[in-house]
Amino acid sequence: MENKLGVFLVLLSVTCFCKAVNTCNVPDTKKSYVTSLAINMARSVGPCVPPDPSVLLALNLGQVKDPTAQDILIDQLKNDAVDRVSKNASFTSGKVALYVLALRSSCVDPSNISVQKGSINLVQLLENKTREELRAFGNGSSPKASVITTWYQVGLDLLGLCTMSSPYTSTAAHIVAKHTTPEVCGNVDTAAVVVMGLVCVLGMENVPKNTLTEVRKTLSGLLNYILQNQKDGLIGNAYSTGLAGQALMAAEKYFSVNWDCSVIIQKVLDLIPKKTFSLPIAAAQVLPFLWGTSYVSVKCLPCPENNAQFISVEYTIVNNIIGEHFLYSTTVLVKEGSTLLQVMQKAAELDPNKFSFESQNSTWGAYITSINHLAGNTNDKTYWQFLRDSTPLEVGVSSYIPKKNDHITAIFSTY
Ligand code: B12
Repeated sequence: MENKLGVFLVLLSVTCFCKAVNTCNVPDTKKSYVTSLAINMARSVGPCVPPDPSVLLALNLGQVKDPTAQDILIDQLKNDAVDRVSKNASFTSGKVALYVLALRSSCVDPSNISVQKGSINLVQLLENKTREELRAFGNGSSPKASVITTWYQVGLDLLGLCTMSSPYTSTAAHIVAKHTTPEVCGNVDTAAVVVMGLVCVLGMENVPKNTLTEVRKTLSGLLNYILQNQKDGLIGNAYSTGLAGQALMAAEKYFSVNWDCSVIIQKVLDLIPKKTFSLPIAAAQVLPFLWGTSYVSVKCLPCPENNAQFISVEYTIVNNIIGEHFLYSTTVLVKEGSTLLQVMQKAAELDPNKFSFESQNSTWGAYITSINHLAGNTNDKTYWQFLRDSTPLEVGVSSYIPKKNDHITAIFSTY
């Protein structure tokens, strides 16, 4: 679209979508404004305060770390998500998407949320909820506005799916790109969130060509709309400017966007001492922009393998029944969340002469047929029994997840 503002959008060739593009920065003299905004936001976190995923997201994207606040939020979000699902309480698609983004930004796998009360797969939940949101658009049928919550939430859904590389992303992106005009978005905040979802899709592999074409076309229109809403150093109003700035920064990796970022940063900085962003949610939406990043970057946040906690498990095998009796013990280190089967594999790897074993797959998982070349036998009614301390396990070795310092014994037994 040729327009009066001289907005010039050109698709740039991009090899790495995570690489930041140099835009503008907060001047050194004003960096303390941003830091104090972040510190105040983090202070809003507490064990008795309902958790806000946007706050965790901002803390993880930013340069101000608050490990205590981050840990509290992770714990609260995980418990709250499991609670909402188990109690069938309200959990809109956009909210699920924000939980997914926030937990992923903390390197917590949203597809495997496990707390004492239960476990859930938030990515699958997001896929289902987004399908439900977009159901009316399925077979080329005409959209019914009342079916979706808001396009803002659908934008978050797309961003969440794309961040987790969900296989449903391309389909969702195609529908979103086809239907989100600036008029449909209706405000800068919504256009900005949809832009971030679509920009994320441009960085994905295996997106069909026709979807990418549609995505680029829609992005062009939405970016122009956002740029046209610049006034007095803001984009939309004070509360949409952070999201709009994030969206433009993210889009700059693919498009040449003609905007004066430093004027906008300056205006936002001027508003900080006026307490414009004193609500944690307002700070959380504007901070990533001030830090020169966006929600699209969550996908690129590194989660080093060695971040995973290792636990030690003691594993003993005993035969006091047949042939040469034996008792061997070993202690192995495995990643937290590993199954007992993985503990046994590790033990066998380290000392194959003693801890080798064989198993058969069954509908209940792996059934251990022999350990240290000693096999259970139906005629003798012998089998390998598994105990934690002296208590028999209630599940098989491929289901049991040992805890830190567990002592597991496999004892050759009769039944
Ligand atoms: C969609 C939306 C709405 C929809 C919500 C409908 C719906 N069923 O979802 C409607 C049009 C009803 C709405 C109304 C208002 N909104 Co509104 N809204 C948004 C928007 C674009 C997205 C919110 C969202 O979906 N978040 C994602 C979901 C997953 O998170 P959520 O926590 O569940 O979101 C809920 C709340 O945000 C709530 N909500 C929406 N707006 C507001 C405003 C206030 C003051 C409160 C307390 C709650 C609230 O509705 C959401 C859905 O349940 C935001 C933009 C933004 N930057 O956040 C503005 C935004 C939050 N709204 C804003 C405002 C000002 C209002 C109104 C006060 C406008 C008015 N003059 O009447 C009214 C609320 C009046 C009231 N009854 O109390 C401002 C808040 C600024 C501020 N500092 O307080 C924002 C930031 C827009 C902006 N850039 O100015 N809004």
